[in-house]
Amino acid sequence: NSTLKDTLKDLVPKRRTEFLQLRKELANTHLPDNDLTVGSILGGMRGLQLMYWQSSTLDPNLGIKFHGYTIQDCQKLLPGPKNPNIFYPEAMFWLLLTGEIPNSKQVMGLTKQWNEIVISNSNLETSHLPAEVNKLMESLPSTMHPMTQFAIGVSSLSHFSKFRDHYSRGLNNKLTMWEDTFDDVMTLLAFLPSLAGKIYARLHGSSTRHKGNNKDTTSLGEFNSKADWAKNLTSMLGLLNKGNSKNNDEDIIDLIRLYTGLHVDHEGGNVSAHATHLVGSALSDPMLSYSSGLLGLAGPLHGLAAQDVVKFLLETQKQVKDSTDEKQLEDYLWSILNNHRVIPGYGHAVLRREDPRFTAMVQFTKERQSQFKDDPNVNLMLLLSKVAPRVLAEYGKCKNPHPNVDSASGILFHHYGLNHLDFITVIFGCSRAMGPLAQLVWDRIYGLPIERPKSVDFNYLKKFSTLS
Ligand code: FAM
Repeated sequence: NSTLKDTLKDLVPKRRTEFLQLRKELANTHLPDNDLTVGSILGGMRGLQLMYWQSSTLDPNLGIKFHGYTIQDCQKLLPGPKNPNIFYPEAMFWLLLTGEIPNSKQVMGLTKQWNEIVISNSNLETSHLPAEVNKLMESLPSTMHPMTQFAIGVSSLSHFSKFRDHYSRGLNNKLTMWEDTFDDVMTLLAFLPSLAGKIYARLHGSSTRHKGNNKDTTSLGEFNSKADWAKNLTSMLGLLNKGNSKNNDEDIIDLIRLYTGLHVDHEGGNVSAHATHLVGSALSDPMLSYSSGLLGLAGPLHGLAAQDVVKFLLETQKQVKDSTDEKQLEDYLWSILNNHRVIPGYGHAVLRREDPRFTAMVQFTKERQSQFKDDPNVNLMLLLSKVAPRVLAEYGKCKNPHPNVDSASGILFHHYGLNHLDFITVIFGCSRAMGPLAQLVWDRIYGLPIERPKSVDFNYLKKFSTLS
């Protein structure tokens, strides 16, 4: 009379033991007619060169390069406001798509095009979103995780997909479908600040909503048709004019520009990029494809680490008596590891050194030391980046004990007043859209096929082991 779950529970111990034995025994075994080892098939396909990616490659030691340009190159070469090391994310999108460094005029033209898309496709009486999308977002429980809301909002923009519409009416062909993909990508990127702003405003509730000149009173700040993409994103999150004299608005906008400029792409194999590419390979439209990417980004081993790090830092402040004491921090980290938990913000599947994106974020704080020096949480983040690698190296399990992309950024957003921690990964999602969506355009230009790897089952693998 046992239930399905009870039946499964009885099977688990034996199957798990056999599986682990098989994984160990066959780690270096090549299957017939297969160059791959069983170890790499069962090990998350680490290190296998299995995908084509147009715009970026990740070197385990040098970090990410966008068409061969390092992060530092981008900080030097890409057009931005006059402030050192800051560039417009629009410039990065241009680079990703074309491989060329755009000039300022081209970047301003792109910003203008995105803002026009928002203005001409929104019902401005209510929001800077299409009326149907606004209505849908209003109907979601505001307690729903912001990443779930974000993925729903992005997929709902599929309602306006030219690609989908033309395909269903037989107006799309293999040679020209990249153009509809491109147009959809432009639409999607243009709406991301308003969508993120909408979700954030709903977390705050109606009392704090923006009452400015815009008729759009459902977001916390203004959408300015003359402003760049990251500035509108910052504004619509209500992060401007907080009235804190230490925090200069231009610095907050620059943080969002830098962050969203740097997190666009990390070659093809990461979960959000791979998911977008995989779903897009079935010719799902760009909105549906990137919605899948966002659902992957929402996993704690991937983008959700951004919010987990901030929660972790705040919890550490509570648990550790003196968070400036390295010994107390070390002991606390050991207690986490001994409880079989991960230290969020450390380690990486491919990188084998400190993530240069983390380095760029730390550089941002160093350039504004007077603002950050009294923030105990930012100081803790900086101190942990020295202590945690030592502890993780001694722990001996992880291949990279250094800080990754998510180690620094969330706590900087928090410093500037972003206090709904569950929201942090949405900003990551605004940025990450650019790389996988640029790739989707190239997937259609090259006519890359539907992805369909072959899988193997337990009984087949068993034949090559002593279990047979
Ligand atoms: N804390 C504790 N244990 C860790 C660890 C960490 N920060 N990083 C890796 N390990 C463990 C890992 O869980 C694995 O243990 P088991 O053998 O028991 O499964 C072992 O070390 C070997 O792992 P690895 O080969 O070094 O790393 P993976 O390629 O399997 O995983 C990460 C890579 C990023 C998932 C892993 O380092 C991790 O869980 N880090 C913490 C979460 C995090 O910061 N994620 C964000 C990653 C970021 F780059 C992003 O995608 N946004």
